[in-house]
Amino acid sequence: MERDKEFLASLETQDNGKSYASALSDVKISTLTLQYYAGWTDKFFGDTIPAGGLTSMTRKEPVGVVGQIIPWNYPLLMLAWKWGPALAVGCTIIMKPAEQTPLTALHMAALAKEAGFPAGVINIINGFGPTAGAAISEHPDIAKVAFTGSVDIGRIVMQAAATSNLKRVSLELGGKSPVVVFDDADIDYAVETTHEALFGNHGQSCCAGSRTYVHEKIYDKFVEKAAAKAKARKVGNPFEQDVQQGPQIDQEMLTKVLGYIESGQKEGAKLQAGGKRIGNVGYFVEPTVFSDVQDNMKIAQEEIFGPVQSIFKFSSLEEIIDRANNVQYGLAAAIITNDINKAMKFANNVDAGSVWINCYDALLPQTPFGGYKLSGIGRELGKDGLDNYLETKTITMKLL
Ligand code: TXE
Repeated sequence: MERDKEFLASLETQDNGKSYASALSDVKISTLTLQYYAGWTDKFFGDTIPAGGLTSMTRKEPVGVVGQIIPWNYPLLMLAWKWGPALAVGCTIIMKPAEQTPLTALHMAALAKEAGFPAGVINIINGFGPTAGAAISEHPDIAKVAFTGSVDIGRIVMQAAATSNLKRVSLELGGKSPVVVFDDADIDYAVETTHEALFGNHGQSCCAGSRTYVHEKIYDKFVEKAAAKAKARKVGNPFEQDVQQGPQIDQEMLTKVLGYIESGQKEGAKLQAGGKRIGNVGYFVEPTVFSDVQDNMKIAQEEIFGPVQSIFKFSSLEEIIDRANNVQYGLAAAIITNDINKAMKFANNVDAGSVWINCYDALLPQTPFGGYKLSGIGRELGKDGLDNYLETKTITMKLL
């Protein structure tokens, strides 16, 4: 992967439309993730358990053949998150990349072959969800399915697993993650952090910070700066050096994102920047900012998965904890403040698998990631990520 990093990044940009710089960064993080999991190959041990006159121990065994279904927003990174732990514990893999982004997985398969993986350990099957994807989730000889994608398909995958062979299921689904900015924060840092939290990867990120809550004392100033920042974001050909945002993934997502922008305007949110498609070739959307967003609006509740920032006003910690939790998702949350008491009270009470204090998207190979509520089941990354691919066998012995 290190040798071919430019090629992998070019394929990813070609396939997905993300900027070449962020594709290169995805290659780097994917490589680090696989290196991290390589370190686990001899460290997943069981326990010896006090059992009266008996001797009892547990042994961690690979679950077997695993199916992995991944989306198009981070094709290579999602592959690394899924291959790393499965291979580290000795599973074999049947992976279905998203139909929009089939290329980097194929090159990774070639690299695996070149690196010496035996035939049959890593298998890539490209295809569409209802056919190739369903064949995995329904298959009686696949012991586990790991899925990243939409909530609707997550339900279908889980149903198929239940009605076939009760294969183990882990799901990483969508989010509607709050980022809370208190009035003691450095406003420029907060504007920058919340901007990247949402606009990174064109807003096509499961943990996008898609609800920006700003304290009333700094609200107007913040909105002004956030709108200026969005207007300055460079959209265009993702292979050009200073371009930060390429096209959305496809026509379906373009239509969906524009539909949400229309709905925000209809429901009374104030458009502060963007709001339109750019040109009529490709799937480019203006970086868009809404202020005066209310919690019950559609854009406040549903995953937009596009470059649309929604800014809300709040006044107290108690209020913001309730409001942050008032969605069906629970993937990530963040708070920007210099007050450790506020930060930790928020972190302890928010329904989210990851909470970031004074930062965002701190996704590290060594820290678990996954969702509460509709955001999913199970954790990827870190030591917890291994559990998705392991069975525990208890062996108990009587000495005669
Ligand atoms: O996802 P799908 P889509 C969210 C985001 C986006 C929405 C739709 O809100 O707007 O989902 O995106 C495979 N059996 N996320 O339509 O359909 C499919 O081929 C088995 C959040 O792209 O869930 C692809 O490989 N598999 C998200 C994968 O599921 C099936 C990332 C994801 O596609 C299948 C992407 C079936 N019946 C979208 N149907 C995140 N959590 O990061 C489809 N698939």
